[in-house]
Order: sequence, then C-alpha cells, then structure tokens
Amino acid sequence: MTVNVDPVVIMKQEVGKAAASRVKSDSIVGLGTGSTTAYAIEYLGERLRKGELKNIVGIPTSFQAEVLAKKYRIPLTSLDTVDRIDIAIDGADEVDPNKNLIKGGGAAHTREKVVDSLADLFIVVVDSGKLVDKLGSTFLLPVEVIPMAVAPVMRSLEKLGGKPELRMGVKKAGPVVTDQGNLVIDVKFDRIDDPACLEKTINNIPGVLENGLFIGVADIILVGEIKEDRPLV
Ligand code: ABF
Repeated sequence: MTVNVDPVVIMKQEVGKAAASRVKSDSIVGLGTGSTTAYAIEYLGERLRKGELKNIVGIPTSFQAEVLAKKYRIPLTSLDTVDRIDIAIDGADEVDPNKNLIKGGGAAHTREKVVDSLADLFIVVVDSGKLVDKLGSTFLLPVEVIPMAVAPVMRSLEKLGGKPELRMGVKKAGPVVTDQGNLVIDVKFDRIDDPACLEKTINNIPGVLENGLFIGVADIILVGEIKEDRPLV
C-alpha cells in the first residue's frame, strides 16, 4: 500500500530537525512558535529521550510552545532564572535578503522578540515561500496593542500609510487575544522601504506593545524545500 505524506509536512520536519540538531547539551534553548518550529521541539524531545542531548532547558515563546515542550518532556525555565539564551529556534512569516523578518502570524511575536533577541544564536526555520524581496509584500504586519488603545493606534497606523485591521478569531466570534491579554492589529503597507525605522516608529505609538518587524535579530535562516510527492511504501 502506498502512503503519500504531504510534502509540506516532510519539509517542515526536515528543517525543524536541521535546526534542532544544532542544539548542544547544557544549552538554554528559546522555543519558538508555529508549525515548523513544532517539529524542532519534537526532535529536541527525541534527542533528549535517546540520550543524544543532556541537560537542556527551554524558554517558551508562547502557551503553544510551552504545551509542546511539556508534551515532549523538555524541561522549562524562565527569564527570571537564567541570564542568557544560547540558541533560539523560531518560525517566521516573511524573510528578506537581509535576514529581517515579519513575524506574528501566530500572535506570539511579543514574547518571541524578547527570547529571539536575547539568544546568542537565533535560527529561523521557514519554507522557501516565506522568502521575499521586500517585507510586507505577502504578509500583513502584526501589531500587539492594549485593548483600550485600538482606535487611536489604528488612526496612527493610517497616518503612516498603513491599512490596519483588527485580527478576528477563526470563527469571527471575537478578536484574537494574545498571551498578554492584548489584541492584534494587522497592517497592510504598500511598501516598507525602511523596516528598521518603521519598527521603531510603530513601537513608539502610545498603546502599542510590540510589532512583528524583527530587524537584525536573525543569525541563520534555514529554508526547507518542498519536494515532489514522495510515496512511502
Ligand atoms: C511564529 O512562526 C510566528 O511568528 C510566525 O507567524 C510563525 C510561522 O509559523 P509556521 O512555521 O507555522 O509558518 O514564530
């Protein structure tokens, strides 16, 4: 019987494993969010179980990462306990040629930026579809905002040339709420010519907690290639 495994799943597994294989024993590991990083977390658990890895602790970037780490028995700690992160593995929604990112599709970019920025080595795991010439060309820019400031922040984002929209949940039953209890505004910018400047400008708007521009944070981009359907016999 031939079983076809989704080539996207295979790609995510391979790039997640490639990142996780760079983790050394005795490391403090930033655990990212998203479906690709999930495979890296799973593989870290497998390496621990096999005894290939010893004595690592994880810092989760979201409730989702925390749940996965517990599922794969990766010990967890917090930034109150450690003063450094050796390596962080995380996904992204867009990557430009300068390794700048848009993140936040999973509404976790605030904790992700804290952890990823602290890491001595930040590895991003993506498929080739995430590679863009200019940030903002395929993905809206997520901005985490405190609930009482949504209206004035949206007006400020419009003045910057953006088209902001409050992110609603899957069933449109209500807005998406972040792990911090805030809301997310997704902003369409026709062009982002100076992402470093835009990141600072947006974060300076009163009521904004964090936006999804990650400038000069990523060290290594691991890009998975989606190969043709490879039936498993
Ligand atoms: C997370 O990874 C988010 O910042 C980003 O949206 C997501 C991409 O996830 P996936 O690997 O599922 O495309 O870090």
